[in-house]
Amino acid sequence: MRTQVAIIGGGPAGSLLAFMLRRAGIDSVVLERRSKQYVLSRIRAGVIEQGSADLFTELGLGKRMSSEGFVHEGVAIAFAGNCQRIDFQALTGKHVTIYGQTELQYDLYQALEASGCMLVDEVQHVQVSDLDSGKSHVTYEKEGQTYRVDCDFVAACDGAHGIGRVSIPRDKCAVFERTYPFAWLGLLSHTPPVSDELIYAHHERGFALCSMRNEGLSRYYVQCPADDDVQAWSDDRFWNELCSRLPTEIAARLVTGPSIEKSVTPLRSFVLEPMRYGRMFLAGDSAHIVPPTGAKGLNLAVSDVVYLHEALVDHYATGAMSGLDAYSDRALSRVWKAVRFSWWMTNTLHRFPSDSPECAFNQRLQVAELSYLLDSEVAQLSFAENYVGLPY
Ligand code: RFL
Ligand code: PHB
Repeated sequence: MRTQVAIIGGGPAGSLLAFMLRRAGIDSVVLERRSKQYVLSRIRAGVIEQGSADLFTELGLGKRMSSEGFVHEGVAIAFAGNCQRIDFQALTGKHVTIYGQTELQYDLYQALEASGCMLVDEVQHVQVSDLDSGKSHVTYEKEGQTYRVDCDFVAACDGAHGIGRVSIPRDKCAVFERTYPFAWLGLLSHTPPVSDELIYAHHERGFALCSMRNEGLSRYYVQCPADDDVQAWSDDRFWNELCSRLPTEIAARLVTGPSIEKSVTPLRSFVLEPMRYGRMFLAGDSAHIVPPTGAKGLNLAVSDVVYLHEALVDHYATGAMSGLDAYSDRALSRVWKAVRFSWWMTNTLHRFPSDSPECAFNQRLQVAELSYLLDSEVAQLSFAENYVGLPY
């Protein structure tokens, strides 16, 4: 088989890229390791930046998002027993949309199918070859058969555990990484959210986050040890821990109920540079991972795809390579700002283990950071500008 762009990974980055290329008349094939059903059932992001939501609307993908998503014009920070709102709309004129990644992925798969894009799921042993020549190709197996896709370019949109990144020789890339000594335990439940907007809570017992999917579906997180086992967390233990980390009047109105999903997510910052090797371009989590605290991962996947799409369209229209040559630097400039914001939020809101040497010093800095943020309109403007999403 021959195509113009072979896309590895059918998550948000891969499926959005395929859809956008299709609209521009550029042919692609998406190769996805999991079944469509599996991809559609993963519980992940919930916060869509205004720029990402506007893009989905422009592409005609925003119908359900605008009827079923929720516009949030601010978030609250709970600190030292109080809860203070940061008003995005007043500060920046912008907002975010609460719409689950699961729903977005469904909209993307529907759109791919309707536009006749080719997505092959449940593929195994994907391999990329000849990335430095005009004979680039990808091989994969499905149901015991081996297939080959010849292509002009490869887009590695295969997430944090894909093969795109590991196919780059170690001496041709640089990795920048930070792991954090804690994880998030997330719980989804059919209960009304405790608040109309998200609450990020700093507490001596550890960080907590109150989020949601809709009026009847809540998503909560509590910081837990990095190596914690989800089995150690009964629903009761989770709810008690969450309550103990929220200001009293918020905890008092929390409605609890049985969990429908519970999982532990380790926290990590990771960037691979450049986001390219020969004719292969990396987009989304395959090139960078941010801790979920800033709600940036999915949104970065979207901005990478916008840049890559623009460069590919320019290449196929003019034959020029300049856009593709500039892709990595252009994407990384936005990526690093989101890495910084996510790292800052993570550092400021989580409790570091008491045996770590920086612990006492960090705690004082956290108090200084949070009281500055909540007292200063300038600090709030900077927070709001980053949270709603920097321009692309
Ligand atoms: P994905 O979504 O991981 O998709 C990659 C796809 O590639 C497939 N794949 C392969 N296919 C073929 N061959 C191989 N060898 C392959 N290896 C992998 C995988 O099966 C998968 O389908 O990456 P993508 O597209 O770059 O999208 C990134 C986002 O999914 C991710 O950044 C966000 O979920 C991060 N994130 C959040 N982002 C936000 O913008 N806002 C949020 O509020 C937010 N909250 C979150 C989050 C991530 C979380 N977890 C679980 C990590 C909350 C959590 C808890
Ligand atoms: C979520 O709703 O899953 C969510 C919201 C905000 C975050 C991370 C995750 O920062």
